Amino acid sequence: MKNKVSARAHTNIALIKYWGKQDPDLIIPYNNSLSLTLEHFYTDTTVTFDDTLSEDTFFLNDQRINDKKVVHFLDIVRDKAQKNVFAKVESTNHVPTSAGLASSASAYAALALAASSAIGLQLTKRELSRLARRGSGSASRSIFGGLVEWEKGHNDEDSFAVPIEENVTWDIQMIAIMINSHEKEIDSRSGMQHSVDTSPFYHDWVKTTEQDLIDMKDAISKRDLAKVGQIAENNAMKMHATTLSANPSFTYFNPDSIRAMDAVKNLRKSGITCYFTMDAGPNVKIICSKAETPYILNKLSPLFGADNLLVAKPGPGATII
Ligand code: 2P0
Repeated sequence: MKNKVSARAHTNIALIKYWGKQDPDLIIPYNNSLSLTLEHFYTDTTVTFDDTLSEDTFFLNDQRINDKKVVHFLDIVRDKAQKNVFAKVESTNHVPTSAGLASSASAYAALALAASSAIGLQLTKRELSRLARRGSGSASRSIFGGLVEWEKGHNDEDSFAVPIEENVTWDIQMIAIMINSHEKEIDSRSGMQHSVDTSPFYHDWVKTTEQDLIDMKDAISKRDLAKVGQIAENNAMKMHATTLSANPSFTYFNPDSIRAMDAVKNLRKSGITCYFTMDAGPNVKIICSKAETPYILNKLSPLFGADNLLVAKPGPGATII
């Protein structure tokens, strides 16, 4: 058997964050999350299952990498297909190298689609979302385009993403402010577990996020950009509060992240509809309209450098290429 399939998946940025697992092995989260898939950043992955191979190999941007997570993921795919065959995986991340946005979301969504197709499984999008989730939680959402909700569920069968609005036709997009980090960041997997284990605010994070999700879906249905931005910004800061309140504490903010958040608040004071969100790294993403993007870029370029501002509009779900 030799079978080769290539797939593309785009990364996503959560407006309601996923931060913490009830089941770390199956990747079942404590709360539902909701994201926007972005056109600008994506991963292309080719998987070749070949019964002449004697081990799995993984190449990222043409460099051979030993990655136990990828092998573990391929084991899950082999188990589902009941086939014992090794694979060559070749991935290319289409994100600016210094962006720090290279995301496990696009990586595992592309791998789930390419690997399942190459081994001969014909999965529905829901099954693909469940499979991608086993690689990385946020990857469950990148199977779909546009606005997507990951329903936490309780087990492997009922924890998957569903599209809220696959084809986003109203005026919402993001600007990523690239911020250099000189320090080694705590990866999101161990960061979220440390918040779960030690933050006294973790329970309140989960509880208040349930209401945030209801409010967010209402704001989306009304295409109310300001409301979407307000809820997303507040939700992100509550997530980060569980890192600051962990013991020992940690943070993804650096001085430039705080400078960027202040700049967004100042733009808001001057009447621009823009809000920020942050993930497990120092970059700040602005939620704004396409219409006001040129003005925002103009104001932020002198502060952060035009090259460090990347515009990202809503993007599509995972596809075979
Ligand atoms: C999110 N993040 O909702 C949140 C917000 C980062 C901050 O999902 O352990 O790489 O592989 O399931 O998906 C990043 O965490 O974690 C993430 P795993 P993942 O986008």
